[in-house]
Amino acid sequence: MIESIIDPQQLAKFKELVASVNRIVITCHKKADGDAIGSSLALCRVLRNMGKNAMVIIPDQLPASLEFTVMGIDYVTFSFNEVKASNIIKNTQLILSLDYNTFSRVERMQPLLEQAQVPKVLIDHHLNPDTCFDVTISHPEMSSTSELVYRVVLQAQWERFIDLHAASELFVGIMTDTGNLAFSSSYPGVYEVMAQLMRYGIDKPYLYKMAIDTVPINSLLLNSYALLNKMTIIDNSIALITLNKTDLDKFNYKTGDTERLVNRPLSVGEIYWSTFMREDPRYIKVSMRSEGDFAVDELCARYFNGGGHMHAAAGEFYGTMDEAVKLFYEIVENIKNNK
Ligand SMILES: [Mn+2]
Repeated sequence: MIESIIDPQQLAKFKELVASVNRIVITCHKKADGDAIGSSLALCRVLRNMGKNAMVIIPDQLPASLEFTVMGIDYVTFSFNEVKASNIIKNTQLILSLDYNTFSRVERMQPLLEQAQVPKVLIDHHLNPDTCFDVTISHPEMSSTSELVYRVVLQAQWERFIDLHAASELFVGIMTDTGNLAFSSSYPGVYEVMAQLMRYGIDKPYLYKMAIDTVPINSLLLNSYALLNKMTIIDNSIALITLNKTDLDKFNYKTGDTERLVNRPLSVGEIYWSTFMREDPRYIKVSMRSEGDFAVDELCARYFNGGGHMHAAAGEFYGTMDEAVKLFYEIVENIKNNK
């Protein structure tokens, strides 16, 4: 039995909005991960199965490693097809925001979504959502937005509109956002949701292989290079990995190629804090992971214009890699001095 956790008032408002419109746009954050794309596509299928004209618009290119989640449904990539995407947004009657808590996470789609004079609904599991939404279904205690979407669909009594593909996409979203159920966010309720999703006949070994255990060869080599040549260990317990543009070019880097790199140092027992800095076109992308009682979301918020969860957070640094690394060492010093 899956517990009803969604606030009945917010849910009723959401159901009313969906019932009163036809055209619905579903958006997720830039650099979509398995949870962002999985929850968005699955909800899109449910809404289409209800007869709605729903469309997923993602800010930028889907990583090749996640293309298997698409399973034949159409969607629009804003950065590739700005005119088409803008027109769909301008003509939509309802905007759904999945797996992000603030419009700055959709990058260049931000002004369009902010200016749209239609109701906006947030369905998300990140802390501190913006207050601009007409309906806010925010559950930071959820393992993933995919889990939350499943609960919304159940509680809205739309279960009959879930099909095999939607179930598979939600399953992938939960698997990827929980480190295949390894993280502390995988409380017993997550297993109950996954058990129900399995009953749609999903191909679990295939989804696991594709979502968790498949990388292109250049990614394997880039990650190996990074660990061997670009990782610094401080005090046997803190890891910093940096990759600049030259490194990335050498291995023909594509979005998603360094997806789980930041987690790798934590497999060493003594290391409790891992940081990865990557030189992206407009900023240094900073990702952090941690274990135990060391929180990285506050660090990413305070120093790197970002945020996230206690043990997994990210941000951006506007400056050179050298400056970012310098700031990182200052943070490490600060932490040591304040202990
Ligand atoms: Mn998520």
